[in-house]
Amino acid sequence: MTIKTVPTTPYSDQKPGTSGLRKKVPVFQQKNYAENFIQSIFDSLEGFEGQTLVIGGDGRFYNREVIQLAIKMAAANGFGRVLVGRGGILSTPAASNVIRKNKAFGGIVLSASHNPGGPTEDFGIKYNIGNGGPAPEKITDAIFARTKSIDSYKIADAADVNLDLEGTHEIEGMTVTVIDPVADYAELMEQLFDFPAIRKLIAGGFRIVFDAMSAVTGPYAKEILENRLGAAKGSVLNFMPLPDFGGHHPDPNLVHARALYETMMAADAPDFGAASDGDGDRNLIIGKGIFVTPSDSLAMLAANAHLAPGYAKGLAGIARSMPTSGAADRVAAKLGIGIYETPTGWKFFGNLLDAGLATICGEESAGTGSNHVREKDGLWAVLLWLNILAVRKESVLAIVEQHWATYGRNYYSRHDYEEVDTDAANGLMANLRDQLATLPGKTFGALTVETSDDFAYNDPVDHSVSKNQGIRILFVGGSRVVFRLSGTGTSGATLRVYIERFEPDAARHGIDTQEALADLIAVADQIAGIKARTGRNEPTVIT
Ligand code: VG1
Ligand code: CO
Repeated sequence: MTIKTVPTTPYSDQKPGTSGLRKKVPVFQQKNYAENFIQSIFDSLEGFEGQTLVIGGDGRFYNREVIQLAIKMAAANGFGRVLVGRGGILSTPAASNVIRKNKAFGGIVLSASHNPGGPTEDFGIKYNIGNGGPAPEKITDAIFARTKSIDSYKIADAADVNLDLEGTHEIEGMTVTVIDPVADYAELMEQLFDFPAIRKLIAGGFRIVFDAMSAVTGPYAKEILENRLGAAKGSVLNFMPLPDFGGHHPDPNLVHARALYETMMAADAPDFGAASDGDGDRNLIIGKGIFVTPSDSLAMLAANAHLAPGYAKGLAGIARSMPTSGAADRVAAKLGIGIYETPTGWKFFGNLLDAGLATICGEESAGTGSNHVREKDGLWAVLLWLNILAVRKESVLAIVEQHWATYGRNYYSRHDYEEVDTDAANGLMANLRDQLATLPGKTFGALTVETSDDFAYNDPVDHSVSKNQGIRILFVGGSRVVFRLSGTGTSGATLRVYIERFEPDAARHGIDTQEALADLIAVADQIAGIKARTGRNEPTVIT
């Protein structure tokens, strides 16, 4: 066997977005496209000689090919050991755990998360650092810079590793161990949560249904929910990870997990429904007859986390992304702990978690997690809910209603306009920026703008500054509208409009969300000119 140095030429479009590099599969299949990006990752790192690299992905189309490449390139670049999930499978939170547990130098996670998979759909590559979390902007910027000048990559001229058998192989002095993707993760969950209490709840007739959406969480959910916690066989739906996710979007929201929603709204609904996304880091929580918005779920999990053994000592603080509703802020205020507002994307939580400033973090996009790993974690949120339900012995609906009665309700919705013309989307954002200075003081019906800005984040730990993270328009009384462009899409632009209104009066907590937000939705269009600029009369997805 030998190490080859292969000449290559740069691609200009390898800028990592909110969560790594995501492109259509045919883009990744271009000559040396994946090789360039992987070599650029290695070229942007220092000190990994002889160290461990974790590799895994969500099982989507092209996963196995890129895993073989990454293994051979890691060997050629001098890593000492690779740990790879059997079948090339590692959920994003499980990969984070494997990195931490094995004190790896870092990891490569192959996923385009909630985006569809298949020969003409999406693929992605993300680098995680030694704390198990997504690389911070400093590193992703360096990787992007490197992709623009790369002229060669290194690869071992070796045979493919059999990914389907656990065991150890050797390539150019580097060992490759194929590991069980589920075992370490399941063990971590048993440490954090009261499994006997959840088992007892389920044995007492509490019914759960979990939709793995033909994505990576299937094997994890089967093992944990059915085998270890005793949920009836068949409680985990669509549990086989498929390269094309069965042709669906593995996005656990009310559009793509519609069947689950309908099951949970039926008269004979199970007690608890949940789903996760392509790479297992998101969660959808639906109680019998009630959908829990991710922002509310974050607040409710934080308020009740002490009921689970792993969090019995209480929380150090809560962190949420800026567009996420302020529901968690009210819990933090009551608990007397810190609350941190970060830009969108899990990479911004890493420093807060490492510094012990925050224990629980969340995003409105169905991501919640804690300091147990450095990624959001879909099954973790499901298990924390189950632990809380097992202790409180109340329904999800009762817990939600009591929470609103105690803290008030943050009506919240996100409107996505997908595959919008890129120039139109950029024009809309530029126009909003131009209005920032003149908006404060303006009135729109009963609403008066208090402040408006383009969100910038000053990291309290490393003092790095991230600008242009979303346009915020805050109204007197606490309502707000936020606009930003997605950093994970692969075709055209996706405009996200986040709408929030706080309602303290419990007598007004039963209104339909879109109705409760109708005036803000209209004002958002008035200020941004969404319909006129995008040519769309309504959002593609409402969550
Ligand atoms: C979206 C979400 C964001 C999340 C990111 C990655 O980003 O809004 O909250 O962190 O996806 O999630 P954007 O830039 O498209 O709004 V995952 O589960 O797709 O890796
Ligand atoms: Co995801």
